[in-house]
Amino acid sequence: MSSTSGSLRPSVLVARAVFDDVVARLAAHFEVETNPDDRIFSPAELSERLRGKAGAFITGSERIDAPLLDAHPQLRAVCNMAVGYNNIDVEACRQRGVIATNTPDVLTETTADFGFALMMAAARRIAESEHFLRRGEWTKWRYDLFAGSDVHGATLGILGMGRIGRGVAQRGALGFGMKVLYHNRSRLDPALEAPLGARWVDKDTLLREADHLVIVVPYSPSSHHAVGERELSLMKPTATLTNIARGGVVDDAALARALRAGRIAAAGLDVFEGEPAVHRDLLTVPNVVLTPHIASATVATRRAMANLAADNLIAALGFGPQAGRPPTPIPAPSAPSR
Ligand code: 8YV
Repeated sequence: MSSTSGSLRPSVLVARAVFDDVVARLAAHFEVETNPDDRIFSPAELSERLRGKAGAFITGSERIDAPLLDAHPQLRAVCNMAVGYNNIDVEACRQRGVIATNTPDVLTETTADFGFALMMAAARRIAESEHFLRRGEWTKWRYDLFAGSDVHGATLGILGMGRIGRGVAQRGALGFGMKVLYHNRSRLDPALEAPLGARWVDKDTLLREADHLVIVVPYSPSSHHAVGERELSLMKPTATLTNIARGGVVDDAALARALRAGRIAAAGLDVFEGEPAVHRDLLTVPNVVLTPHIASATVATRRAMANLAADNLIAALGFGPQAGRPPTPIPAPSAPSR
């Protein structure tokens, strides 16, 4: 489908491949240009594709910044199929009256499940031992074969206690009897802390005391390399680190060095600096589980995210039952996210 010049219906760009029925929902209101080959557009090509578009359905791979917005004064809405929105200059959108939306809530539990699974895989050395078995190296039982660290009863450290962080904490506290420590810009309401037995601590205390550190803090210039050489050096040599937030929050080169030197025990990573490229040292250290940014990837959740992004686009451009009131606009900068 491509835009029809002279049509009275607004035109929108769906920048990446997505469920056909979600595209069909958009096509009920708009002239829709899709990207059937699912290519990642260069900034120049994205700009070219946005020509004449009133709205865009985007993912984390499309960057929306001030020069792009200035080149497209007709653009009225950018709707991210992601809860994270570090790909969008939200302030530039606000200044130009462009509505920016994300997809919170619908992925919280799925992403928390995955974070917990990745943390358990790192702690119990699941990927590392599986590779060993597949290589045909399993010749005998040994008392210490892939002995890892316990998850139940251990101290869970959450960096970034938004919705997903709380979901991970809930799994740890209620399902595995873990002690929950967290660090966040601001302390949670005690009513949210109490059922989890969660305690706010400063970042260095979190790093020192966590047996399993799970990172769920949104990426921003202030969270760039929030965990680097110094922070890793504070962690226990038996600790694991799991990153389901964004690449760039962890210094991947420093992490690879720490893993190789045994300065921490293991890591689970779903996100990487410069992904889909992965730091070559991470590819060769054994004690890390690597997954290709799939924490929200269940069919049901990806469908929910796509439909919510479509609901946002339809409403933002003045159509549907919520015309003018997109369900999940990106919150003002001071509000908590994720
Ligand atoms: C998305 C994510 O799938 O929601 C997020 O912030 O990281 C993932 O769930 C990814 O960003 C693609 O848009």
